[in-house]
Amino acid sequence: MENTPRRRTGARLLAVLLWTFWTTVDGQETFNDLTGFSLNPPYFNLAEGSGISATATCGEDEAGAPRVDLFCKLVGGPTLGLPTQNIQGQYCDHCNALDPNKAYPVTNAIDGTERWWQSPPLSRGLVYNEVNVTLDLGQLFHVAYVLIKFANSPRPDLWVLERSIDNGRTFIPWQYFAHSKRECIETFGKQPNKRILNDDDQICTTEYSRIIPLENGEIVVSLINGRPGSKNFTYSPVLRDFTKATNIRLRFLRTNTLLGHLLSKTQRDPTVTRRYFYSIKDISVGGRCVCHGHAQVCGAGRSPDNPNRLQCECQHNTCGESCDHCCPGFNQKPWRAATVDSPNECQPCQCFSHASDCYYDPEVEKRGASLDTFGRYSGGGVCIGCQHNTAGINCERCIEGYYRPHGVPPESPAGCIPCSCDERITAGCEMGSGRCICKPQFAGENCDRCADGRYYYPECIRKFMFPLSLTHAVCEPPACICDHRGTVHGVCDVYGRCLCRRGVEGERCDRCGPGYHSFPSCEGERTLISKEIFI
Ligand SMILES: [Ca+2]
Repeated sequence: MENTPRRRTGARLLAVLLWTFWTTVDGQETFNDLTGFSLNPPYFNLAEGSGISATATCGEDEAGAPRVDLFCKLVGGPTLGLPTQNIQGQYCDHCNALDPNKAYPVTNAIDGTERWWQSPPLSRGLVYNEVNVTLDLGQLFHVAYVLIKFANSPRPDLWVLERSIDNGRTFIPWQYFAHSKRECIETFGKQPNKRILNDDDQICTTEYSRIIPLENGEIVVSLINGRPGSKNFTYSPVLRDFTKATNIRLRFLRTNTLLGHLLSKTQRDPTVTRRYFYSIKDISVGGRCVCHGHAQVCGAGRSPDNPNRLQCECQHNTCGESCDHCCPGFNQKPWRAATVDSPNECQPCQCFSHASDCYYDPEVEKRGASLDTFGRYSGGGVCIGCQHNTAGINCERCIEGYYRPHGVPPESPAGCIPCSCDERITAGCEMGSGRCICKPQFAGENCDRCADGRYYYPECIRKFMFPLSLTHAVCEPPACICDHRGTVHGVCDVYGRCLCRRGVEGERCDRCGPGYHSFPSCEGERTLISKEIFI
């Protein structure tokens, strides 16, 4: 299960196959006739860098310890290997993991040599009809095809090619293989050899389960060719998803036999069943990194934790191992995969050089509240962490208590300067002029009085608050509506009555008392000391 360094060379056959499956063009052009604006890294054989495991292997016991298993060729003389025994006319040999010449480890299936993997013969137990071989690709890839070359046994009779997209936790079928049409229906619930109508159809095919050839048979499973989206991969999210895999599993269910599976008696006869097993000489998996059309190159050595891990070299202002999100500061528009018609580049946010990151907010785009770098209200980028005392969706304004004088450009790092206002009574100052803005409870040129309807400068509360002990359960406290010009600090007494200042009278303290004139100044000759009106 150990990952080996990935090899890109030495697979000439693969290169030819790939060319027929998917033509890719390397180069620096941003547009070409084949892939349009969508960029794609080249295909290679994913199996070479994969981990591989089998649930059972000839010459190994359940725990992986060496043992000796006798197996025989299905028919005829020796064509593969050198069988050492002739038992009742059968050419036979044995497996033993201890002996390098008799070992058939599953790593042989991806080693690029003529050696092969072999499963235990059914003489060891009929349970070995069911054997899984699993490739761990190590990360998510797009898989275009799987090519399996068998060795000294026929192709399997009944099996399922499966994939995982969650690193092997769960598997889903890619394609079913059965000997007969009836088995497609009865075992897998699939119509046999059906025409592919949808990009994610899981078909059942009978063409690869014939017993001929007895040895060195091949199976090619194309996961793109023949599907509706194959000509338009960039526009088919279903096909893009259908080809994704982190793991590939060959779930073998029944070996191919010379009608043996029809005769239950022969299934118990070891001279028959030791001829039934699986063998794989080579598995090739044509695939490429998932880069969403945003990278032409996908290479190793960019992840310090795992130098074998491949990462897309993202373009179009995209970031991430698979270019699956926009880079910091490029979220003016939502991320999209590239298509033939458009690179769907991530757009920079307009933060006037006061922030390095932003996020996309569809609500902001709907309101048309975000400025892009072309000066248009287009997109929904919201700057994160505006610096230099700036704030706002585009860091376009100054934080409270600061203003940018007229004529200073919005991207100036020292553009926002402190207001010259009393912070206790003002809420910053106006952009441009720097004029102080009164907090809502204050009014006047210098915010030196209460706003209308407010009392007790400088508290300037909305109305007089009655002590709780004096409010009777049934009574709402009366409104304190007074003419502030005639009252003592705009005050009411505990009963809600206005407390007029000297020389003023009336329920609302809105007229001069006897002997006084000219409200609100209420000048008079008499001098009255009415300290009692002060609380
Ligand atoms: Ca091999």
